[in-house]
Amino acid sequence: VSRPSDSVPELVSRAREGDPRSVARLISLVEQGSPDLPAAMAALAETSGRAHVVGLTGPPGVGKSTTSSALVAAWRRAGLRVGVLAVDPSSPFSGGALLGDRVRMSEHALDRDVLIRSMAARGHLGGLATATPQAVRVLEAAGCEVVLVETVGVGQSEVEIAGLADTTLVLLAPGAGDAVQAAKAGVLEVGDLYLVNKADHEGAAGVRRELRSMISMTERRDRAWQPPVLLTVASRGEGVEEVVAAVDRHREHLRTSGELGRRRRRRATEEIEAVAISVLRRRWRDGAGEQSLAALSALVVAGETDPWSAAARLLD
Ligand SMILES: Nc1nc2c(ncn2[C@@H]2O[C@H](COP(=O)(O)OP(=O)(O)OP(=O)(O)O)[C@@H](O)[C@H]2O)c(=O)[nH]1
Ligand SMILES: [Mg+2]
Repeated sequence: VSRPSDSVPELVSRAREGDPRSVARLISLVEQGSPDLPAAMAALAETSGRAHVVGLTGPPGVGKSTTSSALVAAWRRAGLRVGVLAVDPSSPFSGGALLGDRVRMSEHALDRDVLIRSMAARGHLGGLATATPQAVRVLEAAGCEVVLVETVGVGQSEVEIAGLADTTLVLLAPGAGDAVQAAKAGVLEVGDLYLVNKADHEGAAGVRRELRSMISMTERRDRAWQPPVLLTVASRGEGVEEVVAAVDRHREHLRTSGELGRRRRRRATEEIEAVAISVLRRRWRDGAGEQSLAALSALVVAGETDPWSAAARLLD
């Protein structure tokens, strides 16, 4: 039940002032696919696209949260206001799996210029593809100049997250998640920057060599950018300044090459499509009467019509 002070215009105006509670409430609307969401997104449109969106992905335990925390510290030193979105693509509830991340991020917990939210995306209509950009818009409205989207790499999500970011960082580590596994996960095509983390462990230089050679043999989406492969020890902050510098170089490349506009238009296309499909799904699922999904499926089972004719009637 929303109190008057929680009306969409109120939430948006307080989020614009950077109020963490309003930011959290708006991201909850996204997570729940709330009926208030269209109004909230309309109000947030004008500040959309302001932040540089950095995606960070990699297999479980590779050091994503540790790296995120170190990157946030580096961006804060540079005076930037930072948003962090920890997306769990496999869980229908937020909390749980991401609790540990909140603890690891605790060094930033009291910083008013760091907004950290976790979000579950399973069960969301449209999944990651619609939830993530909408949550990013909330953080942009709150003045974040860079938004870090951290996702654990399970199944398709690593490749999916790359479609949602301006710059995609792929993390690997010796042993857990080597170059061959990266190839299997399809991330050789999509990373803009590769980090071999846990470089204090044996084999990091080998993983880097292997990665470089495999990347050079891969057909990539942006041929004008040669992705750097950097070594990091995130737990000691080593190599993190180099990562920040490489992200800056990539951002400059995106701007001067026109790739930023191309990526963002492609993203908007996919987002509109995903939203439209989710609206149709909901309408069909909730529909009643002769032309409803329920009625038509009974006719298909009875052999009185076929799926194509039924679909045509549904679309009418
Ligand atoms: N030796 C070493 N340990 C590290 C390094 N970076 C992170 N770790 C440790 O590795 C463990 C996992 O790090 P996280 O940052 O939680 O990894 P994650 O990828 O976020 O893990 P999930 O969220 O569970 O997928 C922690 O105990 C870290 O302290 C590193 O560079 N060297
Ligand atoms: Mg983590």
